[in-house]
Amino acid sequence: MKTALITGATSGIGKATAKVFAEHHINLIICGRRQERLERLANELNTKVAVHTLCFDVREKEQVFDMIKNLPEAFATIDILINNAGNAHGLDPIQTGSIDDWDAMIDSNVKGLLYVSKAIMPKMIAQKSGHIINIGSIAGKEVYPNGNVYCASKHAVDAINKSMQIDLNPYDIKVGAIHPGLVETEFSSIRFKGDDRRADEVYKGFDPLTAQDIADIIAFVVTRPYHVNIADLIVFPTAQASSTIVKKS
Ligand code: NDP
Ligand code: 8X3
Repeated sequence: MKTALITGATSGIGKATAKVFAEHHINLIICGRRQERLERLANELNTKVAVHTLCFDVREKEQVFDMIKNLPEAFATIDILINNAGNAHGLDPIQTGSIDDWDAMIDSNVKGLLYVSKAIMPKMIAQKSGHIINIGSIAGKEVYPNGNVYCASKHAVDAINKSMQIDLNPYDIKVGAIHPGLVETEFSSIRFKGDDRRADEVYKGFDPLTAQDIADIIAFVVTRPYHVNIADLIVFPTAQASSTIVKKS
C-alpha cells in the first residue's frame, strides 16, 4: 500500500483528497494546524486505511523538519506528497496591501511548500520513486486586479513545480501541478478574514468547482501508471474562462 502526505488536510481540497485517497486504499499522513480537525478526520478514515496526524505550521521550518524526520516507522516511506497547504490573505491593491498578509502568503504558499518538499525529497531520492503534486492556482498562470501577492506566490509555485520536474528528473520522481480556478472551500472566508457574506458572493450566480472535484482529479493523477506523469493541469468550473471572466446569472 502507498502512503501519501497531504498538507492542508483540515479543510477544502486537502481534506477531500484525504477522503478520496482512503477510498483508493492509500495510507495517509494528514497535516494542518488544527489538531481537533485532524483527529476527527483520522477517526473517520482509520477504519479504511492507516492514518497518522501531524499538527504543524508549514511556515515553521524546525517543526516541519522535526515532524517529518520523526515519523513512525510505518509512515516513514512517503510515496506521494500533496503540497496543498496555503491560502490567500486579503484582496487589496498592492499600494495599500497589508505587509502581514504578504508575509503570510509568501511564508505559507511558497516557503512552507519548499520546507515540506525539502524534508521529503531526499527520502524519495533514496527510495528512487515518489510523486509530488503541487497545488498551484489559475492565479499562478495569470494576475488579476488586487491579486498581486497571492498571484506572485502561486506564480512561484508554478516555477517551483517546473524546477522540481527538471531537478528531480534524474531520480525518476514524478512531479506535477494542478491549478484550479474557483473552488468553493474556506478559501474566500480566510481571504476576507471571516467575512462570510463577502466570501459567499464570490461563488454566487454560477456553479463553482467543489473540493471533491479537485480531489477526484488528484486521485486520477496519482493512479496513472508510473511512466505517465501529468505535469500541469488547469481546472476551471465551466462558467469560468479566466481569472476575471466568469459567466454569472
Ligand atoms: P481552505 O482554506 O479550505 O484550506 C486551506 C488548508 O491549508 C487548510 O487545511 C489549512 O489548515 C492549510 N493551511 C493554511 N495555512 C497553513 C499553514 N501556515 N500551515 C499549515 N497548514 C496551513 O482552502 P482550499 O482547500 O481552497 O486551499 C487549498 C489550496 O488550494 C491552497 O494552496 C489554495 O491556494 C489552492 N487553491 C484554492 C482555490 C480555491 O478557489 N479555493 C483555487 C486554486 C488554488 P490549517 O488552517 O488547519 O492549518
Ligand atoms: C484561488 C482562485 O481566482 O481566487 O487560487 O485566485 S483565485
